[in-house]
Amino acid sequence: MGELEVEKHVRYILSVEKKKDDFEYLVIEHLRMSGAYWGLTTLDLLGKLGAVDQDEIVSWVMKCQNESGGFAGNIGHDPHILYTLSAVQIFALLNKLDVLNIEKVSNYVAGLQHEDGSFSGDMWGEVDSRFSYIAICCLSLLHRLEKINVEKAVDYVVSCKNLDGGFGSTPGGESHAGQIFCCVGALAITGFLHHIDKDLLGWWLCERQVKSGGLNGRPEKLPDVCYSWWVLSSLVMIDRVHWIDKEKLSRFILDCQDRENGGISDRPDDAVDVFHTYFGVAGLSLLDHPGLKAIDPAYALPVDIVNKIFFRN
Ligand code: BD7
Ligand code: ZN
Repeated sequence: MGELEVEKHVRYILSVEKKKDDFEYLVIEHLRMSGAYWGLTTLDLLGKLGAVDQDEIVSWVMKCQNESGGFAGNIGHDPHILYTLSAVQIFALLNKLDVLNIEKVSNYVAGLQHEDGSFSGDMWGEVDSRFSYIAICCLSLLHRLEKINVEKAVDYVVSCKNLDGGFGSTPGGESHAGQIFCCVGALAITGFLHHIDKDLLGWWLCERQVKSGGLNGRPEKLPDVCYSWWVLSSLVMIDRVHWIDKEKLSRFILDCQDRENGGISDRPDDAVDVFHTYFGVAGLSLLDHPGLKAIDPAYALPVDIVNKIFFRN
């Protein structure tokens, strides 16, 4: 099996930040906050977070905060709960949560909860179980879960559960691995995993592995490196990761590396991007690949960072 090209991936991540005229940079312009989270978490998993100017990053992230308390994907854009979580994850990663006005940020997130327990992503109101996970993850990292009705939030997530054991974006919505990660993550963080039939869901998830060793997000779809994360993290949380062929999945991810210029793509020989580079490395971390920091499957942050936040050690 080929090696993980650590140095090349570090160089690739650092280069994306500098090439501001590139196509890839323009594509992620509006979600740059998430791009920063993917890049920085990748560097930390590879043990190379020291290669960036942390003060410069903190000052840029703060410029993306709106008076509502929420964060936008870039300077001058509208705030959204998606980028608010990315911002909180960045502060957690840099051990700088104390820089945040925690009351303001957590009031913004809590204000997006509806009477039935569900969450919107922003003031415009679209409801999705994704936003339930984001709110719960964000408030948990800020030690402010008491600002929402957790019981109702959990009830809503459970109402998105399907007969196949999976979860959809709203009640009755088709099961999808990304949505399953969100719902399982929300239940794991709040301590309600007993609402899940682990064998039934574990079976649906391990059926996502195709001949090449890669994982897809739904039946009949092509494998994609990012699903190594959405599926694998869910399997870890419900304790069924031994139901897939870990060796074959590792090989699939390693085959998606650009061995010349660094970075990881969705499938072998496609163009690389920061998103798939992060989820590929995060997947390898869950597979215990040597030389990588361990990642927490529910918070999507390195385990040592999560331990520092919750156990102060
Ligand atoms: C997912 C869907 C959304 O509509 C919004 C946010 C998410 C999660 C977010 C994330 O991972 N944050 O850490 N995903 C993205 O920001 C990606 C960005 C992207 C765009 C275009 C190409 C690659 C990455 N988004 C917005 C996606 O929709 C990606 C697109 C994709 C990745 N590989 C093939 N296509 N899909 C994605 O994240 O799917 C996982 C997912 C779906 C539903 C719920 C939760 C996770
Ligand atoms: Zn993908």
